[in-house]
Amino acid sequence: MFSVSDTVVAIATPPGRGGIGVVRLAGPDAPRIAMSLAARALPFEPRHATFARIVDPVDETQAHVIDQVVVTWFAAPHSYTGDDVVEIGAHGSPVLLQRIVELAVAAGARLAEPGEFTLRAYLNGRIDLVQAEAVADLADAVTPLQARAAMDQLEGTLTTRIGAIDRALFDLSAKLEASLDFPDEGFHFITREETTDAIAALCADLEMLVRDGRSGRVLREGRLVVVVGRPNAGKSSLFNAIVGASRAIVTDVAGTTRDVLTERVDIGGVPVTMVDTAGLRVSNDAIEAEGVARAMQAQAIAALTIVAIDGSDALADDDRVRAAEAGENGLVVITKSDLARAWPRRELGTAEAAAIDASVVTGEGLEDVRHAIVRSLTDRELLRDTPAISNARHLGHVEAALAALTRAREAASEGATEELVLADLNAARSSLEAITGRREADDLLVHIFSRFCVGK
Ligand SMILES: Nc1nc2c(ncn2[C@@H]2O[C@H](COP(=O)(O)OP(=O)(O)OP(=O)(O)O)[C@@H](O)[C@H]2O)c(=O)[nH]1
Ligand SMILES: [Mg+2]
Repeated sequence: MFSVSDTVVAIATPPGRGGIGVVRLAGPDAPRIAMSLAARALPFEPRHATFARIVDPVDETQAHVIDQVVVTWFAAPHSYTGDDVVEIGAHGSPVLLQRIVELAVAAGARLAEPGEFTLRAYLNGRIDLVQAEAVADLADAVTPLQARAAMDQLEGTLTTRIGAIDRALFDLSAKLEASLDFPDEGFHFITREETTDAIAALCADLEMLVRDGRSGRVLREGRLVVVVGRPNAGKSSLFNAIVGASRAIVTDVAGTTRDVLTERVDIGGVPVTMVDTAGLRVSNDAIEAEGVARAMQAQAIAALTIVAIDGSDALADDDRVRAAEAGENGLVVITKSDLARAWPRRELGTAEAAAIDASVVTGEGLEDVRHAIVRSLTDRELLRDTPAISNARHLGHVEAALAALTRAREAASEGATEELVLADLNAARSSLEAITGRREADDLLVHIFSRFCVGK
C-alpha cells in the first residue's frame, strides 16, 4: 500500500478541456507547496478562497505567471482526506493543469495514485469503506436514481443499518459469553428462547438487506435487455420507442437490421443497455447470417429477452416456440396493435397471460413494456425507495452474515451450547465488519481504491 505521510498531487477534474480545472494537493506539505507555486511568503487563510497567480520559474533569471487561480486551503483535520488539502482552481486547459502538477512535484509533492485521496480519507477515519466506495459510485452514476443510491451510501445509510445489527449481535454475544462463566446452568443471562428470537429478528433484518441488495445491484451495474423476433416483427421500432430516438433503421423490408445495435437508457431509474438484433431466420446472405448469430449471442447473456411478435401477420411456429421459451425470464410484446389482428392472443398458450399489446404508432402499451422491464429486472414495480445496498461486495458479506446467523439460530433452537452459538454469531459479525472496513485486508483496499480515477 502507498504511504500516507507524504504530500500527493493530482488533477481532480476529468481529462480534457473545461472552463475550470482543479489541482488537488493533500498532505503535510500541501500549504507550503501551494505558497511556493504562488510565490507567496504569507500562508493562505484556511477555508477562504484566495486569488493567486501561479508562477513558473523558467530558470534563475526569469519567471512567468502561467495562470490566475483560486486557492483554497482546507486545514487538517477539517478536509476531505483529514490531512491538509489545498485545491487550486485554475483555468481548464490540460497542459496548464499538467504544468501546475509538475511544479508541485518539483516543489516536493508526489503524484497521487488512483483513489488515493479517498483512501487517505478512509485511513484517517473520515469515512468508512462503504462511503469510500460510494464516492466511486457517485462519480460513475449515469442515472439520477443511481446517484441517489450512492449518495445514500455516502451519507451512511447502509453503515447505520449494519451498525445497528452489529450492536445487537455484540449485545447478544456479550450475554452468551458472560453465561459461559456459569457452566452448570447454561444460558444464564438470556434464555434459550430469547436467544433464538433475537437471532431470528436479526435474520429478518439481514434478509431485508439482501432483498434490497438484489435490486441495488441491478441499479448499480445495469442490465442487458435484448429484443428478438422474426424479421419485420417491429423490433427496431420497439427499440427506438424505448430508447427514445431513431437509432435503428426501420423499413418494411424484412432483414433490415443486420447487426447488433446497443443503446444505454434509463428506464425508471434502472440503467439498461437495450439491444436491437437482426430478425431471427435462416439466411443465405453472409451478413445477415452473421447478424443472426450475434443476436443469439446477445440473447445468451441478456438479463431479459423481449420477444417481439407481429400481431398483424400470421403467427408462425417460430413465434410460438419463442414465446414459450420466453417463459418467466422473458417478455412477449405483440407489436403493431394499431393494425387489424391476424390471430387471437390465446394462440400464444401459456405466454398469453403476460404478453403486452403495443404499438409505436399510437403509443399503446409502451409504458407497460417499460414497467415490465423494471419489474422483471428488480422484482419491483418501480424503484421509488432506493435500496441500501447496491454493491456486490457488500451483498456478498450480508449474505455470508445471514448464513452464519441462520446456523446460529438453528444451533440455539436445537439445544447447542453457548460456545457453538457464539462461534456463528462471531462469524456473522466478521462478515458485517468487513463491509464497513473495521476488519479489512490490505488487498481488499487495493481492490476497492483501484476503481477510482486519479484525483479522487
Ligand atoms: N402500423 C404499425 N407499423 C409498425 C409498427 N411497428 C413497426 N411497424 C412497421 O413494421 C415494419 C418493420 O418494422 P421494423 O421495426 O423495421 O422491424 P424489425 O423487426 O426491426 O425488422 P428487421 O430488422 O428487418 O428484422 C416497418 O415498416 C414499420 O414501420 C407499429 O406499431 N404499427
Ligand atoms: Mg430491425
